[in-house]
Amino acid sequence: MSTDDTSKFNRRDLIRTGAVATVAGVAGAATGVGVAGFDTAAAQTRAPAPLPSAAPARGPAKYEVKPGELDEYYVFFSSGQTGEMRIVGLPSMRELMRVPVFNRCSATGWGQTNESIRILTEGLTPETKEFLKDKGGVYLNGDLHHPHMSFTDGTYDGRYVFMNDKANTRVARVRCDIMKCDKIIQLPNQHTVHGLRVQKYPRTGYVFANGEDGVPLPNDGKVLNDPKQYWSIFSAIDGDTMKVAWQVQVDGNLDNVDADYQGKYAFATCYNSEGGVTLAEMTANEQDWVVIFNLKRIEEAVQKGAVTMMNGVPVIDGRHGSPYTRYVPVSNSPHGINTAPDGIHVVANGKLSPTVTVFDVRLFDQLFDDKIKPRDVVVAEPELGLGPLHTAYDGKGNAYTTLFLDSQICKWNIDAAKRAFKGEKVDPIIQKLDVQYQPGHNHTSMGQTKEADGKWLISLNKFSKDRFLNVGPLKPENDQLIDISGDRMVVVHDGPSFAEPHDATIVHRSKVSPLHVWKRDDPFFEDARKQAAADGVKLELDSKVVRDGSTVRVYMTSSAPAFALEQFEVNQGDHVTVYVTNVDDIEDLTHGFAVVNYGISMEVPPQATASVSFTASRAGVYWYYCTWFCHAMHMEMKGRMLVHPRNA
Ligand code: K7E
Ligand code: CUA
Repeated sequence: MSTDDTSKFNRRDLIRTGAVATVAGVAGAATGVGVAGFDTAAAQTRAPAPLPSAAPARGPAKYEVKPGELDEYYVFFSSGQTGEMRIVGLPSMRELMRVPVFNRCSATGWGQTNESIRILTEGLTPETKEFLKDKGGVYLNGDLHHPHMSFTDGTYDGRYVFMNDKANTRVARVRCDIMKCDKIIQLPNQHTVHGLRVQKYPRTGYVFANGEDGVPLPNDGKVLNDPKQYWSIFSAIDGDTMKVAWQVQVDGNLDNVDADYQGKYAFATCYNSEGGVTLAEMTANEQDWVVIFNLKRIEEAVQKGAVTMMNGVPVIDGRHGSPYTRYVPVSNSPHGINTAPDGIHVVANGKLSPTVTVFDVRLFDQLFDDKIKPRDVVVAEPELGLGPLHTAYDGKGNAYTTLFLDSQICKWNIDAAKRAFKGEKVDPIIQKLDVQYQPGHNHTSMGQTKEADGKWLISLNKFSKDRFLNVGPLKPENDQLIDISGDRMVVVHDGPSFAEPHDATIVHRSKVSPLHVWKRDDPFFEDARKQAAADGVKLELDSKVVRDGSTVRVYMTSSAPAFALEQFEVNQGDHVTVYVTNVDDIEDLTHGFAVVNYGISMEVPPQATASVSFTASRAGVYWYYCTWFCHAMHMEMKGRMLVHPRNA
């Protein structure tokens, strides 16, 4: 693949795209503001185009979010190898928040506070706990690809966002009331989680997690270089309890996954049906497959105990010939798989094949009853272009597929593709739009729900090359906002982002209502509450030092611009835990707590308690200070930790 092919697409082409769109009904030039948002001069030289009467009048103000105005959508962004989840506003594409999940965070203390360490460690497998013992107890990296919100009845319900860690085989959950991660589990028996999606109906329910790489079962070193004994595992996690409900052993590997709108099936792409361990082996066959999981049959088998228990999890044999799965052949190395909002169609994206394969989920019952053959569930297979990776939908019967190699989004019509598949002379392709450059995922507003609204598309491009000021050899990615509300797609915004958005979920703001300040009884700091109660301390009232041998617990409240304790004393070698409770209840009045030269820093938002434990191994005077600029006297919001030397 050559990425150089696309470098000929420059800003000029974007302007031309804009001009075409103007003719198609976008009144970009009429207001004197470029369609692309930053080409005002170019737009001004263009004569205002008359609006075709059939087209609705739409202008750039639609995507411009003025100062003080709020966005219409939340976008929950993956951050790839950064390991955090990001929240972006759409259509402004402003980054609103970073939510640490699998990473360490200097600002919030994620990975350092007791509250976050509990979440980062409690769900690890016993082997990993052992492995991390002399490494600080927590993984420092993660590779977060797929953030997906929980559903109720086919649409987002604002409870949770679930996400995977490809690097360390974990699944995490972010609570949408506080926008903090509250659970992380590591999947036993499985090696990596790549694809992750959730059950759409009747609710989530299951979180489906694809084990991409095959390994021996168990992976204890007894089998090594014998790939015939490597297996991939498909996991269903209970999203409420964050426990693995069951796993399925499959043939081949598992890449991406999605679920139906009926609550009956999940399905995953496999690009390595060969079971190969080298590039040549993995791409050897002309065809790979999509594997379909029959949820009801699997649940019945688990109930009956027709399973093998492995590391505390029921594992079902779903290899060829089992009643639990069906394998549908598709062209070599499919990647993304996406269910359409019509609740009927599912598109598997070809990657190495220029085609996408369309399934009709209504035929899956017959397939599992062996009344039809696997390929009979295929109702269309349009050829779209080079490198189809992922498909999004507008809820009006159209699909938008990223073409990685062609650096394009292909808009096509599902019904036309079905008619063409039956032999009718009809071209399903409506438009191909250049994007800059090499798109992976793309996403439409509410497009992964039955409430797809067909307004916006974002293209998460893997290369930005010349689109931004040069920042050195490591470049940002480029997230492009595309208006799809008219007949033609129009790029309206370029947004750089740090490594590496794979996936995103666009949720209308009416679905989400986060708290403004914490609730004092939040389970997030339940451990602190329990310890305080045992010490006879009221977290929001008392500030004092409790000593228990060489274990010291320091309780203090914070209220702008002061910590309730201006100093506290400990002995060198003491095991110290500091609990800070922010008693301010004013929106956005966050404090922080850092101890100089002790490598300690954490956020303490309004009404929250945060705690950190450390050994006071250095004697002397150590100032602690508030890290969040909270008040005119923020600089004075500080105190001293006096550490008595051991032999004094
Ligand atoms: Cu296509 Cu990890 Cu969803 Cu990247 S995956 S692009
Ligand atoms: Cu509290 Cu700055």
